[in-house]
Amino acid sequence: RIAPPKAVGIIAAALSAGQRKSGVDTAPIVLNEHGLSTQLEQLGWQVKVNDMLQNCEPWRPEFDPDVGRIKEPRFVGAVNKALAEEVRQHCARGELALTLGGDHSLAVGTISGSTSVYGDELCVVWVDAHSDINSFESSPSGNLHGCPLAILLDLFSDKPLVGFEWVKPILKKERLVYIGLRDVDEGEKRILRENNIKAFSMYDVDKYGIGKVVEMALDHVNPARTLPIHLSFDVDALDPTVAPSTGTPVRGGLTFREGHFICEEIAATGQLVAMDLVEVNPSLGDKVALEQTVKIGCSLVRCALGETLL
Ligand code: B3U
Ligand code: MN
Ligand code: MN
Repeated sequence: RIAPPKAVGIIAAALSAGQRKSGVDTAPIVLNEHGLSTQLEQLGWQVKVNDMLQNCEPWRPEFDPDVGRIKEPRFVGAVNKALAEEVRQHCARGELALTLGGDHSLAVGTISGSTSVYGDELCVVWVDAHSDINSFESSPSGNLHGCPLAILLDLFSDKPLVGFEWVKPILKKERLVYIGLRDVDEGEKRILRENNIKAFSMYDVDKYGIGKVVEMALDHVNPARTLPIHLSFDVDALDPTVAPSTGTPVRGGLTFREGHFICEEIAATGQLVAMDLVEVNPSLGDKVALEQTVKIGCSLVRCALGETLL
């Protein structure tokens, strides 16, 4: 049997304005220097590297004052709009859109791109220590990497945030599920409850084990395993002992195997159409920490793209 051709577009998204620590914008280059694209070719993927957003400076407006507490909304909005178009083009060609961040605010763009092709059938599996669903009113920090899901689900405020007027609310809240949560703000807990959004926290991982948790998560968003999946993987979902070079580490996270198991189980569905790998920050931690984090980032992507399937 000849395997169907499979192609992946690797989008380097050097966006760091969704949070306050520099360095997260250099991750796509560091991940590729570590050989990620070659590794995916060795797995049989045709790799297309997209460096349109390797440098986001051309999208930076001259004037970008805070809106309420929200920082750099015009810049983050403009980069995301461009990113959505890149992801859309890869998905429309039948390629898997792999976006290397950058901070997690970029998921506004990546999920806008994937839903523009796959519509409201698209399922999002959000792997993170944080729920990233703060609204205009609830965001404690004003950092947009804590807000992408509120923007995508149109929970952000009465009127769209400056810079994000272009976002279409296609993603359905029934099609979103979280794994790995352990640092959720009070306002976010209310939003999750009021909107009935399914979340599996580290408590659930301890209680049921990762195998059962991933099964329950996929049963919720994708019961017949026939719908397209967008995996948005924040490396801070992993325990800081496993992935230390990240901006907002939180103790008590996923083990090396638990993180990989999520990717493997999603690979096994054969429905992965887009993946984000975000919040790797090569400027944080020593050389050993960096090496460890970059290595695990590459291996999570390889697993999601089928490396360990027999
Ligand atoms: N929930 C907090 C902190 C946070 C969110 N995402 C990360 N940190 N990485 C906030 O700022 O919204
Ligand atoms: Mn995140
Ligand atoms: Mn996070």
